[in-house]
Parts: sequence; C-alpha cells; structure tokens
Amino acid sequence: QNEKHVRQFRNPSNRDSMAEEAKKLAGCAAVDNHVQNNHVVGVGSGSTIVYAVDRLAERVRQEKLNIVCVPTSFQARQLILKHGLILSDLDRHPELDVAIDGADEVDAALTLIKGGGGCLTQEKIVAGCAKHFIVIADFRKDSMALGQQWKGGVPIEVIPMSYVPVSRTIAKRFGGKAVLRMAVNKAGPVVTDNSNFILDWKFEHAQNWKVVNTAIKMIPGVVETGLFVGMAERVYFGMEDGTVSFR
Ligand code: ABF
Repeated sequence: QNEKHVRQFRNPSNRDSMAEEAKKLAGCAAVDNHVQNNHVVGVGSGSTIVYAVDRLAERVRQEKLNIVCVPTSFQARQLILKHGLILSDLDRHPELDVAIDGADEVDAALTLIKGGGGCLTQEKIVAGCAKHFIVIADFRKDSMALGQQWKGGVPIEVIPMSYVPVSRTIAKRFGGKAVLRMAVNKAGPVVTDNSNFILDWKFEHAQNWKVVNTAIKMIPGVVETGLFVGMAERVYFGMEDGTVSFR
C-alpha cells in the first residue's frame, strides 16, 4: 500500500493530473462561497481561474444570476466573452464586490508571488479595487516562505528603457539577480499587455516583503511588482486528497 502511494507521488504525470483536479476544486469553492447575485467580479488570469469562470458561468445559467465581470488580462477578457458573461471595466465599475485570481506561491502570511503569466499589474489594480480578494491555487503553491516552492522569482514589470538600470539596482540593493524575461522562442523579450518588459528577480533569501515591495516600487522605471502583500483575504487550496483547505 505504502509503496503504491510512493510510486504515485513520484510519478510527475499523476501529480500534475491531481493538480488539475485541485485547481478545479479551489476555483469552485471560491465562486460558491464568495459570489452572490448582483456582484461585480474581478476575473484573474492563469489556468486555475479557467475553472472558476466555468463554475461562475454555470451558476449564472442555473441560478439566473446577474453578474458583471472585470478582466485582469486579455486572457481573462476572452474567457468572459467565451462564456457569454457580462464584460465591464474599471471605468464603469471601479468598485468590485470580489476579485478571484490565481497565484504562483502563497506563504504562511498570505503574501503572494504573482505574475508568472505576466499580468501582475492589471491583477494588482483589479484586486486593489475589490472589497474581497480571494485567491485560488493547487497544493503545489502552498509554501511556508516565498521561494520554497516557486523557483521563478518575483516578476517585476518595468518600462522597457529602464530594464538594465532597474535590474542592476535590484541586485545591488537586495541581492540575487533580476533577469529579463524572454519569449519562449528567445526571439525577444516578453512584452506585457501594457507594452512593458518583465524582470524576474531571483532573490537569494527571505526578506521583509512589505519593505522590499515598497522599495522596489520606488525605483524609477518600475511599474509594479508581483509581490502582493496584505491583499489576499482568503486562499483556497485544492489538495491532493480531493479536499479544499483554506486560510
Ligand atoms: C495569474 O496566473 C498570475 O498572477 C499567476 O502568475 C498565475 C497563476 O497561474 P496558474 O493558475 O496557471 O497557476 O494568476
């Protein structure tokens, strides 16, 4: 019995398929517990949010809910449209009842690293406009301290002309290395929805994330960081055993 369990756990494809199921559980839990009729809902980006929007669309159909959605990215906009949900923006709905989004890593204090998908700036703006910011993730994102699970570093969106000086300043002041994110085909840098570049800061050790976040934001050229400090109200984790835990 034990051996079978170990084998299952070591098989990456099993773990990945468990993670897919876990994302779905977390997405459904967030929508079921936090979305009500007449809500304006912020829709995050990534693969976990896809399950949340599936569930949201299902509830809108079944319960005839009146829901308005504000996207955090081009991907989120397409998802909203694909499901025939009502699409809005922050001009028309600057105050959201709830925003739901994924994360790359969540620590014990609910500090998040986000932006692996490159949409951190809009994600932070939308989360900041929401009365409740709810995060959904699978068990692989749950971490005691940032950097223990997610190895991609902290994404930082920068104005293109500033990427070299910003990268040098970060390395000098906070250690580690801030690397320009390149497109998968290496033909050029990743360009965000706001026409900016992304630096991935591979930090060397745990820091006071609130202080570091503020300090990085003060560097000329920095648009936003993927550190979400004191923003998440609740995080739902889909677990390997088919349950949902939250904190
Ligand atoms: C967005 O999508 C990002 O901030 C984060 O990088 C990513 C999480 O993606 P996934 O749900 O695919 O793990 O929420």
